[in-house]
Amino acid sequence: MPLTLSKACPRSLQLALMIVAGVALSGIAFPVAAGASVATYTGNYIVRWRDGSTTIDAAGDTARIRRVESSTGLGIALKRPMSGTMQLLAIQDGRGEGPEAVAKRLRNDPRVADAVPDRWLRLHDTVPNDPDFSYQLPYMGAPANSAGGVNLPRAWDRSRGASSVVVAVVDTGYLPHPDLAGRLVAGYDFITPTDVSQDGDGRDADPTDPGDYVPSGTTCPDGSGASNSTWHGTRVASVIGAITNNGQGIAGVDWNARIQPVRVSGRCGALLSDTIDGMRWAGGLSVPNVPPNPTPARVVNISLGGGTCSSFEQQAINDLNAAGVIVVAAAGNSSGAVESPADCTGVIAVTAHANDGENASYANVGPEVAISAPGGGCGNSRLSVSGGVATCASPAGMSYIATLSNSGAAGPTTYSVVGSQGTSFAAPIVSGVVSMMLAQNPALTPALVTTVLKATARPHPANTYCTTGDHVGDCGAGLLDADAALAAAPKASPATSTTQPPAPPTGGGGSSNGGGGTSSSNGGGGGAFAPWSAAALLMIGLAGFARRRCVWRAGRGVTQGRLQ
Ligand SMILES: [Ca+2]
Ligand SMILES: [Ca+2]
Repeated sequence: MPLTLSKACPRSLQLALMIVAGVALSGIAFPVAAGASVATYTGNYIVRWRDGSTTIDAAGDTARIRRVESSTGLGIALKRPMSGTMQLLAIQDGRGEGPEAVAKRLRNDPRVADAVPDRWLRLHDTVPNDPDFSYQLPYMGAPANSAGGVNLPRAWDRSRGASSVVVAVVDTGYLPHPDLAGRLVAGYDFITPTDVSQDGDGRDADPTDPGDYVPSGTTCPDGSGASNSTWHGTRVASVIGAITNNGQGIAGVDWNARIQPVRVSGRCGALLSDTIDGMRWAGGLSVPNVPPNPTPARVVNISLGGGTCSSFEQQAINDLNAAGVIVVAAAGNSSGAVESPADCTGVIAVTAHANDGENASYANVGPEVAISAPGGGCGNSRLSVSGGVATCASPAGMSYIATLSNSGAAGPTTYSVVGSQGTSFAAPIVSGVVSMMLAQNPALTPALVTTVLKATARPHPANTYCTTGDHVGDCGAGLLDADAALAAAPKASPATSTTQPPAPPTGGGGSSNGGGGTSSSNGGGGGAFAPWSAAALLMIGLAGFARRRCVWRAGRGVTQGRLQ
């Protein structure tokens, strides 16, 4: 099934995706399926003779071959000598037995010291069979092919995650997309106001996303008006944990971790109060009048926010870190400073780069950023705007992150796969790599995870936004490299296994940034803060290219609110 786009996506997106696909396909020589290894044979056999002969077509060889043919019933032709006193033989087997049985027959001949069927070997890259993975390769694949790639096929040879690790997605809830539903564990709906929840009630045990659309005639507290549902939580969750190697849809970063949907954002966004409770519950901390989380998350992904880190957000991060929980947050899409909670101390703050590795024009940056991950878009120096039309001069064109979504403008209708852009989709790539690190070693602390991610990041490409001018140091340690991170992270001791519960807390956790503090949060307009959805980037035309960066943003929500 090819990557299909929602009808809301502009034609330019479709064209861009075609370009992306072309780049992906041209960069891959031999896609191979992951999973159990099944040998592919050539019909040839490698043989070592007991007398050590390695000649070809010599009279002695020919005589020996005729005798072996007689005893084994095989048709044998010499092909070439090999190193190590071996010969390669082409063999015809009239009995129809398999290659291993034929080799055994050869070995039973007294003239044969050993015989092994020649077979195909394959690159130690794990490439899943999901049909849309070709669209994902420019950002998930090897940096040799695409500078922004996070090197996942190599990483998947080290780990594909563990089902014992839970990753919470604090977002708009979820839809049971057929390429995602099997990965989920029970979550919770933390939205208190019914006009935000749109599910008819307040908090409850069902985090299903009924849609965060804003109906016509409704004005949000931040002044924004009608909008379609974003299905943001489903899209973010799919980046981490779409069902992978199942022959449909997209691949997730982690093939086995379980995803916990924690619903905090609905119509007009999320309340800080609901979000703090949701984040804390996700990590196993108690929330009044809410049942304990039966499967606490080791990783909490939060792709929404706004304002600056308040004392209560910082306290939540501190308590989560102390419980061994790693918090990964998107820096935001306002082409400005890092927004809360990504600016809290102890959070792994993630900015976004395009497939060519340059920081995306929309992405927030600042000293709080720990690392950059692919988020689609266009590198800041590559974007130009003329007559209201944005052009991305990168050879790869505009970049997109493939995500699972739904075509419903209000409630859910048809499931889909759509291209998305934003730091919202960069953060879950980091979260998925972190969950694979935890699969290798559940005892890793937030601080250690942060240190390893930063230490193994690849440098930002030379002569791009993050390496020039006064931007140096604003984009984190570099570009995420999943393979390098999994290789460098300390492995579990023999006494530790991935099926064990999380390690006990070890203290204050990560210190990935110097932000945080106790400033009061403005929480976004009207006290709400909303997902950094890229939906608007996809669905609405272009507007506003001002400020210090070459900004490409949606018309809706740019100045009024947080829907970006
Ligand atoms: Ca509810
Ligand atoms: Ca899939």
